[in-house]
Amino acid sequence: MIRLLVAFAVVMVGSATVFAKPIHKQALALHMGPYLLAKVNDCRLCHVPGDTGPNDDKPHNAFGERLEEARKELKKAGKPFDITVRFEMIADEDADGDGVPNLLEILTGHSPADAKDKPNAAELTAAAKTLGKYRRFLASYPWRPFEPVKRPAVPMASGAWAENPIDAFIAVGHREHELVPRPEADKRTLLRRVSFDLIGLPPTPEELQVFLTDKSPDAYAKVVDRLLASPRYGERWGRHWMDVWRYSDWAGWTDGKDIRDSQPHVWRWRDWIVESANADKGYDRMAREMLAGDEIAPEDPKTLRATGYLVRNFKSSREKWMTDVVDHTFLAFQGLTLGCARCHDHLYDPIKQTEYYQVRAVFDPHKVRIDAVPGEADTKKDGLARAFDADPKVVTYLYERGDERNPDKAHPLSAGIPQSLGLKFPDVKAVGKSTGRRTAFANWLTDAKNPLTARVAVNHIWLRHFGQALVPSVFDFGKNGRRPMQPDLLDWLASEFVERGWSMKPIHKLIVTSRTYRMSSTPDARNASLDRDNIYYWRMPPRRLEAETVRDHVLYVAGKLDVTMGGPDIDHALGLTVFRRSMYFRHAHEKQMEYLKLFDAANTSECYQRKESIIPQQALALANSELSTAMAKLLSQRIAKDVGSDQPKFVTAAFEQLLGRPPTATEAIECAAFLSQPDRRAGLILVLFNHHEFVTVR
Ligand SMILES: [Ca+2]
Repeated sequence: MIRLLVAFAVVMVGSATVFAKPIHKQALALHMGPYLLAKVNDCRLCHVPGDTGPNDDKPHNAFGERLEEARKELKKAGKPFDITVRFEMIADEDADGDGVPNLLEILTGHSPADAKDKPNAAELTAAAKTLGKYRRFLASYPWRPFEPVKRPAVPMASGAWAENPIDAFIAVGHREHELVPRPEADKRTLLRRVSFDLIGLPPTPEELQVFLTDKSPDAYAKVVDRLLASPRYGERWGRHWMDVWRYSDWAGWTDGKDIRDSQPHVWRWRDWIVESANADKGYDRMAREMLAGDEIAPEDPKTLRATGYLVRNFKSSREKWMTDVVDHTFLAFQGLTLGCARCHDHLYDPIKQTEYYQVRAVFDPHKVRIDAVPGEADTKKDGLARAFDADPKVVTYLYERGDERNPDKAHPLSAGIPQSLGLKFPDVKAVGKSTGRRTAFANWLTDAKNPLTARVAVNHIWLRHFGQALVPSVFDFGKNGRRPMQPDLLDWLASEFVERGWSMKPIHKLIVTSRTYRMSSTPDARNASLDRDNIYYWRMPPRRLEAETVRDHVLYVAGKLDVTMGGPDIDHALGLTVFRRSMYFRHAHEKQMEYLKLFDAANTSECYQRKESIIPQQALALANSELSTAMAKLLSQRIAKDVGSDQPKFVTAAFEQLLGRPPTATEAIECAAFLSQPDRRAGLILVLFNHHEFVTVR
């Protein structure tokens, strides 16, 4: 929905005053990257308000007219005449005759078509430096997401900062933008960060002591290995992938509202995700099993669980169901808004409407059903929700303007994929009663030469380690998305991922052991003045814990988290009294634990990236909920076992447990005063639950 709104907003802003071809506006924005300032990234850069001219274009201003002339000149000379070529061709000209070249006007945020609007002397001085950076930006590693990944060379490291290839790529940005990377985080902060990151839980005080006293050079690497080997890892990262793959439990029937996403017993797919992550099954294998597990291993119930990915999209409306399967498969695995091509050829990316329906033909034959499981004949009570090809003879037609009432019956379509992605659709071979189309599609998707699959996957992994992605538009790697500022790093990671057999654990290890990851998150005014948004990673961005992690954290510190794994979804109304990990509770539209919703739990319809809101109800949940009160009491009793009646020791232990650090001198004094009243220990714990550091990873 947000995606659609953004697309509409682009058009609406344009049409209210001036209209430029969106494709040109987007191409220019991609070409110039951060050097196209927001105030000139506007249709008015090239157009004036007025009646629509030929090609639905509004009339051009002086700069736009020169761009048009350049088109004719280049065309006549038989040369390429893309908007970016024309733009660079007239960069040093002065369209409005105010004495400042076009490019310098644009780089300083002024109009190249308005002589009354030009940079002052100070701006021009600064622009000389910007111009150099812009030229180097244009000459740097290109972002070509539709071409196969070519492994970029790791930059030569200068200085001792870079320790692994990730750092070498990041160090280039530091040098170019004169940023000084923050020093390494202290051991406490680092251990807390990496524990939450890899297993979704903080270190225990014992684990902290072991790490603080381990002076061996591989102390940190040992911690990383321990965390990656923990079964909690599969739950933590499984939950991340459940966001991307839109996990939803069966919500049942809501009277009259027709809530039919998913199917009963789909939790077996959730368990398959967790097990696969823990076993470090290749991402390619995971994708193939989710899309075509019933064709790859028709007799293996363990593999059939994976097709819960398809089951999840089930809706009573066949049209909506098929649309969701096609659109979200491309958003999740290819970072492409293929859905735009349902009604017409894609506006921005090279995808034809016919190709959209060829992808649909891959999925048209399938339906979902529930198989009986051993020991339970009644599939209402238990069963295996799975996909299968029910109708191998189904014929797929293009719908005129996306309207299912107008199928183009003259042209039946075979299964296929967008040609612009450069690979052939593999031969389709039937498997038993199944068409084999989904297997062919999955093989295409996970071909090492598929330009997008590995790039999109490592971008999702990076996002969850750093809280910001390399390609900020995680579901749109196309022309309407936003380009990465480290395309070489992204490509190197994608190539490394495939070379390591699509295995995720080595990529996690590479990332979390990098110096980039180990940096402190502390602010720095000078760096911030040069790179306010930390685009070039001069520090680790601090982050709020995700919803599940907040709740798990509260239970864990009180010693009450029940780490039983898997099984049927637990009633979401029991979240405050059943102490299993949060990911095992019912998660469906209209059936989500309130506590988790408050902390921005995944939207079941679409959640390629979580949002981070701050609302007063979060504080109330942490301070007043039944869960917090009960856990505060338990934790206070737990600490008392170790420290007896010693109040300063109690305060220190509480801080260590909840915030991962001892209290400051001021905090110690304030807490001592607070505890001078009787029976306030649990109250102090509650206060610390509410401390912003309790829900923050630094
Ligand atoms: Ca001007």
